Amino acid sequence: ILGGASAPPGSHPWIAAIYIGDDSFCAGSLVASCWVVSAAHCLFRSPLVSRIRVVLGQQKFNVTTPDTRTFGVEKYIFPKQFSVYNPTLHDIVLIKLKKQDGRCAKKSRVIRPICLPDKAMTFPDYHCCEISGWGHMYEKQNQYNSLQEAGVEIFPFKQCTQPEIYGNHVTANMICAGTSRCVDACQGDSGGPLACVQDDVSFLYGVISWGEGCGKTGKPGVYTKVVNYVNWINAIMKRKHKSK
Ligand code: 4AZ
Repeated sequence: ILGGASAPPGSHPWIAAIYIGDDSFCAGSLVASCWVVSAAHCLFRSPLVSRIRVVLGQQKFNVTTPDTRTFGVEKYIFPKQFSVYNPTLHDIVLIKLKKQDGRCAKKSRVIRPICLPDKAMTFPDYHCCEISGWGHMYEKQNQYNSLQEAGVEIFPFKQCTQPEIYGNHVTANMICAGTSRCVDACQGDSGGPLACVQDDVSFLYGVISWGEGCGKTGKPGVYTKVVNYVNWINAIMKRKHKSK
């Protein structure tokens, strides 16, 4: 996260740190006790589930404490439209955590799921939402950080689809946010939440997905539009519950 501030412990209790193999990392959002939403491009090389670790309640990158909980992964599921040939097109993945003693995440001071939006939920242009993550704090940084948070404004979709911004790469399944104020997501923040608040409740409105560089003027961050996938997410989560 560029231009953010250190997140107080427990201020983003749904954020998940996802360690993939020896040197790949993404963030995610806990949406139910056993389910984390992240970006599909994080897993598009189809890593073995045994190589993935999901850590909840984490503050500093790669540091576990008595507050953190580490989970293995049972499976991960891409939307049917997802293609490895174009991994940012439907850039969302559902990760099912492995149960430990019959359960997954237990709520605590620093662990709690974020609400999924209703299919019809929208936030207006320039509405201020929040991003968080352990990613780079400037473009050329070569390490990850303690958890950062920042506010970004929803960028008008009509403007974001102008060819001079990202050609024709921004689709109706994406949201743009953040503009020229040096506040943005960056490498290592992928998969993490764009959280928007309505009536004092935080909703997972976007998934950190892509953008040209970080914090560049005229190059907003691009996020997966979660409302377009909530039916799919809810269907998968129900299906899995039934088969247990
Ligand atoms: C990345 O590489 C990345 N500025 C994520 C978000 C953005 C750029 C890069 C948006 O994970």
